[in-house]
Amino acid sequence: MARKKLAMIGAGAIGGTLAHLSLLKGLGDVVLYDVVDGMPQGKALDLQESGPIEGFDYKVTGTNDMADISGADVCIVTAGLARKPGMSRDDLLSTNVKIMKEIAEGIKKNAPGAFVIVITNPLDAMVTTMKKVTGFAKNMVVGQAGVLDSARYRTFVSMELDVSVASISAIVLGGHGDDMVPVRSLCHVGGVPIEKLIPNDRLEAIEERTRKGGGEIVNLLKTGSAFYSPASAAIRMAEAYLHDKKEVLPCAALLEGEYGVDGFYVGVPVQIGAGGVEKVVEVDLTDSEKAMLDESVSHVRELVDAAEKFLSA
Ligand code: TXD
Repeated sequence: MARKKLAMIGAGAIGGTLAHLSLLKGLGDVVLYDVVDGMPQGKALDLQESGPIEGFDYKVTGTNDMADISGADVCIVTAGLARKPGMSRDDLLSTNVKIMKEIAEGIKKNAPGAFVIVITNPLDAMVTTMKKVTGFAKNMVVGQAGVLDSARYRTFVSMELDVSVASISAIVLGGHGDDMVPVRSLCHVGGVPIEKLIPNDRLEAIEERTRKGGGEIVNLLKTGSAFYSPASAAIRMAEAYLHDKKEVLPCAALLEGEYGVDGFYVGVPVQIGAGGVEKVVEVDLTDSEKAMLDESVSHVRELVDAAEKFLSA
């Protein structure tokens, strides 16, 4: 069976980590693409030289030429600017829309069969731009946010209760902004509803920390944003696709009527397998969770409208 090929579009903090994780997990050959001369080549060579130590034989190459992503099975897109302290994800919009358009054209031309996972912020607008410019089928273009946001929720619950993260199930829905929706009614620890274990005021604090989880790391790092956990999240999605796992993961998917939303990318649970986003899973939400989701979706609409203007400018 032919080796799979993964193209990391953007070889910065997340891109480099994506490449490293792919190689360690044996997902396939890796191409690191970036506009900066020498940097993807340097990271690729460094990673290749870890092969004899880690015991992998996959090829890893760095490039400034989009033609080298040719035939990629998976493209994971992080190209663009990252946040600095004091910036919201939305502040990145005008610059990153232009970058996303250029990248989408390159993917369309060179890797028309790829499963495309977008990570660049503001995520909801960037994945929408990717879908529009490539014209790929909706099952093949997805955004990464919910796997990470849900992992943050689980992490904070685990810290609060001193219980294994493996015993905690949680999902975060909606847009990847500060109004994302940690779904309290679906958070369980070993099957026990979270509200039976943590008092309301502490739960509110955990949910707020989850919503602001990205900003907390930006403020600590000062020169960039989270990269280990976003990379882990996207690799989990890539693995579900490449190994046809049919895993249900919260991802930004194009909705066409589900959750009462039509024509927008919103974070919802989806099944990922060899068919890409094979289905959207509709979960029951409480009235207040539904109201929060509607609010989050209205912010996604505003962002997408603004992105549209930059795209056509
Ligand atoms: O969960 C999520 N979705 C996210 C998203 C979590 C954390 C960070 N998230 C966003 O990912 C972040 O706000 C950024 O928009 C992206 C990438 O974050 P990263 O930390 O990897 O940023 P870097 O290190 O600045 O890397 C971006 C790279 C950098 O090397 C640039 O030279 C390159 O993108 N870049 C380009 N590559 C190719 N083509 C073009 N046009 C281009 N422009 C910049």
